[in-house]
Formats: sequence, C-alpha cells, structure tokens
Amino acid sequence: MKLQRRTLFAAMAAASLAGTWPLSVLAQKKIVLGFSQIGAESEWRTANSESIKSAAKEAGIELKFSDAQQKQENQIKAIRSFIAQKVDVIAFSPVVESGWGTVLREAKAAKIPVILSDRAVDEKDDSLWVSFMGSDFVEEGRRAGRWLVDKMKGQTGTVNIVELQGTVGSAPAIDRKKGFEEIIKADPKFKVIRSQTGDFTRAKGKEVMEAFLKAEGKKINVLYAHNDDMAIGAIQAIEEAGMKPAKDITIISIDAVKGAFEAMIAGKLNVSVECSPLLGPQLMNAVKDLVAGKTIPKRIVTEEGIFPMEVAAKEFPKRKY
Ligand code: GZL
Repeated sequence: MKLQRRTLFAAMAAASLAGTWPLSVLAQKKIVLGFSQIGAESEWRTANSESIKSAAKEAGIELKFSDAQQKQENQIKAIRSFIAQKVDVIAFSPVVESGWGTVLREAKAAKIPVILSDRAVDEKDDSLWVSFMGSDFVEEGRRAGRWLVDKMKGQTGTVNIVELQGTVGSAPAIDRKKGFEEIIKADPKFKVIRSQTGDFTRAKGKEVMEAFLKAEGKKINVLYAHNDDMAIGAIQAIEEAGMKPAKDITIISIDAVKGAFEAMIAGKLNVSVECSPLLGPQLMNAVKDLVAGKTIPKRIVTEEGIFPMEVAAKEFPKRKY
C-alpha cells in the first residue's frame, strides 16, 4: 500500500510541477477503508456499526462497509473484494476465532494492512494484522464472576447457574466463559448445571432459556448470559414460566446496552458488565496513522466498567449506546 501511494504521489507531484495538478490535490486523495462487519445480531452490533460509519464520515475516510449476516464465508468474500479493490486498509470483526490464515496472508501479499476490530483471531502468525482493538473479554467474565461471588457471599447452599453462551467459537464466548469460571471455581457451592449457546440473539436466548426452565425449573438460582440481548430474551421466558426475573433467578449479563438499562430500571436484570461498541473513532485514528506511515499499538484495550441495577437509573441518561 505504501509503495502504491508513494508512486501515486510522485506522479501527481510531477504533474503538479508541470502545472497540470495543483499540489494541494495531492493531499486530497481520500483514504479508503474496507470494513467487514459480522452482522446485526444484537443492540451492541448495531451501535458498533453506527460508531464506525459515523466516525468514518467525521474523519473524511471513504468506508466500504459489508454486513456478513454472521457468516464467516461472507466475511472472507468481503475481504477478498477489498483486496481486489486495492483499499488502503482492511478492518474486520471476526465472527469466530479460527479459519482466517489464508485470507489474511492474501491481504499481506497485497501489502494491505489489517486491523482486528472488537474480536481476535487464533492465528499464531501475528504479523498478519497490525493491531487488535477491543475489550478484554476474559476480564469481563471475571467481573461477572466477582459480582456473583460478592452477591452470594452469605449463601451457604448450592448456587445452581445456567449459562447462555455467545456464538460458538467466537472470542467473546470463549473468553467470557473462561473468565467467569476462573472466579467461581474458587467456591464449590457454585455449580453450572446447564450451558448452551444462544448465539448472542434475543430470540435464541429466549428459546434456550425455555429449555433450561423446562429441564431444571425452580432449581435455577442464577442466569449468566454472555450478552444483554440473550438475557432480555431469557427474561421473557422466565416471566412466561411464572417466575420473577432478578428475584427468583439472579441475572447477570454483559454489554450494558440501552435494553439492559431499561431491564435493570424495571427490576428485571441484576447487573450488566460494560463492553463498549464505540470503537469507531479509535479505529479511524489508527487508519489515518497507518496511512501516514506511523506505527500503531499491536493491542488497544477498551476501558470498561460494571453497572448493577442500583445505579441504572442514575447512569442511564449518560449512556452513549
Ligand atoms: C463483544 C461483541 C459481542 C457482544 C454481543 O465485543 O463481539 O458480539 O457482546 C455481540 O452483543 O453480538
């Protein structure tokens, strides 16, 4: 990419000296970013896409945006199309961790830098991307676990937990499970009695929670959902089963999207661990730095908090997503 731009700038500078191109045009060539988005599976994803689109507009970057409808083959197709179009930078949120080596090597061969946005890949060769920006999902799982340990510290009997996992094979699903278990395994009273994917969607979260309730019913003390959308779907299932969400079943989820704050204010969700989708501005800054020939950090971690229902009403007006 640097070579192409240098050649282009040299040609345009020569043309300018010949009086045919104003030198100011040289700096005007728009940066072109190809972005492959996972889909529109959750409130979080919608807010993330909005952040990327508005930040690109704000930064004067031409954005080629592709929605993969949660299919890895569509993301790979989109990345190949960006390579063929010779974009300046490629960025994407990998729907799952594995299966990216071939297409990332094609981007590297085409000298197009790649930024991982939101989620990581499990490729060993980390020269295949210049930076990974997004949350620490293991820490998000730990935060959820620590909140539960604190909430149940007076509890002596067994605490039966059901878990709604995110998309199978995705970094957030793998890491949020890992972080949560790392914390609760210290106390044998915590038992995960059912764990199944709800694919990060409300519909699937409700469907799987219905199955959990059918199988375990009033034995369930806690629901740990890897995102708010699945928790909100599960809340519907819990109410339809004649139980009180956040009272009969303690509910912990992750993202802290608007729907979670509304559920907490309604007394139906106990806590949401923040996972910010607002990656647009830092992505555009990274893209501009890359094109300007600067180096960018290999890992940029999003700073985040945790919101129990007790603070939801006060915090809600300040929320940006
Ligand atoms: C997390 C992101 C996850 C969200 C879900 O950074 O990848 O995907 O937690 C979304 O809501 O579907």
